[in-house]
Amino acid sequence: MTITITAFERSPDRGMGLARDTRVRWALEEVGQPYEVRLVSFAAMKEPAHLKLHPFGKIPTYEEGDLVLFETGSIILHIAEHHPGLLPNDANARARAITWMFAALNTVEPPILELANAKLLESDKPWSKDRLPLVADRVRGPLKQLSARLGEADWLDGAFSAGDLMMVHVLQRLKPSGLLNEFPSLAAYVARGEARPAYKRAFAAQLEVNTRKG
Ligand code: GTB
Repeated sequence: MTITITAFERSPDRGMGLARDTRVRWALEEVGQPYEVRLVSFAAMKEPAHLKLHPFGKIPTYEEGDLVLFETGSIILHIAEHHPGLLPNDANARARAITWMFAALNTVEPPILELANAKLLESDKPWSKDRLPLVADRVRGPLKQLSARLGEADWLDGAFSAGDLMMVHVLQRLKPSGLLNEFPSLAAYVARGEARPAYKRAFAAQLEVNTRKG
């Protein structure tokens, strides 16, 4: 069955791979599943046709036959559960890999988004200069703990998994801030993820969309 995802017609990051369709593309590339992409504008995302797929009017979505999914956590878990390559076979190791997916989305990503929003949406506010360091410190806390847990390992729990895929993509959002470089082992972890052939294919595919003329 054909898999179709949605992505920005024009990503605000102009193809840096930070929009969340990249993590879904990456998961599909890791498991070797072909997919099609329907590009949507910001306006189209708020139209009834897209809201039927995504109640919050965002990308990405995932369609496969009768199945429609939104939320990258759910989409990537679905991909990982239906195709070998992103979750270990051992039940406990599998549960731990899924735990890292949740940790990426529920513990590490929220302060990173808060920092991105503080920079993007609040920099003109008189209190922004005082608030920004506090928000940045709330990112550093979990990064320090994550870095301690990763230690010298390549991946968070044995072989590369959907947990690493999600964590690497979440951490990439920090690259423009320079904050990731305060944690060399995490910067190296992200670089290891980016060196994977599947990531390179996913990145190239979204870049092609965002550098297209017209
Ligand atoms: N929790 C949802 C998920 O994981 O699927 C979040 C989905 C989401 O926020 N999607 C964003 C969106 O559709 C795109 S990825 N936004 C449009 C809207 O809300 O109207 C977020 C994103 C956007 C831009 C950059 N960037 O330019 O760097 C990075 C990430």
